[in-house]
Amino acid sequence: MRVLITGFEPFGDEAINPAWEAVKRLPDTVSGAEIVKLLVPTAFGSCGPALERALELHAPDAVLSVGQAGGRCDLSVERVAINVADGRIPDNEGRQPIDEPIRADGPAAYFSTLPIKAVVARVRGRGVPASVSNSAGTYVCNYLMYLALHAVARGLPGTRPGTVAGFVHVPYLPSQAVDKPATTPTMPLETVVEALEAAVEAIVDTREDLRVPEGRTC
Ligand code: PCA
Repeated sequence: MRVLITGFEPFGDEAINPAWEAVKRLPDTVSGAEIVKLLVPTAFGSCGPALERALELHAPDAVLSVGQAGGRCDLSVERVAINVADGRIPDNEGRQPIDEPIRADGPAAYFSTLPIKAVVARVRGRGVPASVSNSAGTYVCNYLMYLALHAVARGLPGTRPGTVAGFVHVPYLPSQAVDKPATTPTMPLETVVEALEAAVEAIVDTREDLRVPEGRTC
């Protein structure tokens, strides 16, 4: 099995992105699966082509994309990507779409095809807080998750019907919080790495997702 793991470049006012910092520290093999790592630009225009090139080159069995979600306090396993781009800030190429569809001919949303509940359970089993998130936002992370699932749905080169894809958001690293309010949640880098490793294990080992409640009222 081959797993493509993507991590974003820093964006906004940040000098680092914990997603890429953690992805690049992952081992090259997890649970017997080969890990391929890809740094992705935080830009609406170029993240999709970067992903599609990697799909074609590596033909992975699973795609796990990772992004920073400043303000979140745990590993957020995204359930859904929606067909809208609405940038709070311009991306790294200066583009700031407002209420634009990602793909005009695409569905309103795609659900993650990763075993999201098994991932949450495995990460918690390592002593790291994790939860199912029902919104990946409307910025570049949601955009890339949507495009990965769209690529599989449309049978783009390097995909097959059984290719699974999804997204996890990670908190700020402690070093990113020194200039932020004292209540800003953070997670140490080695903990993020541990959580991602556990997530990959769950993706590799799980045939059928757990049927356990992870719903929310808000
Ligand atoms: N986080 C942003 C984009 C890149 C990243 O790491 C997001 O949540 O959309």
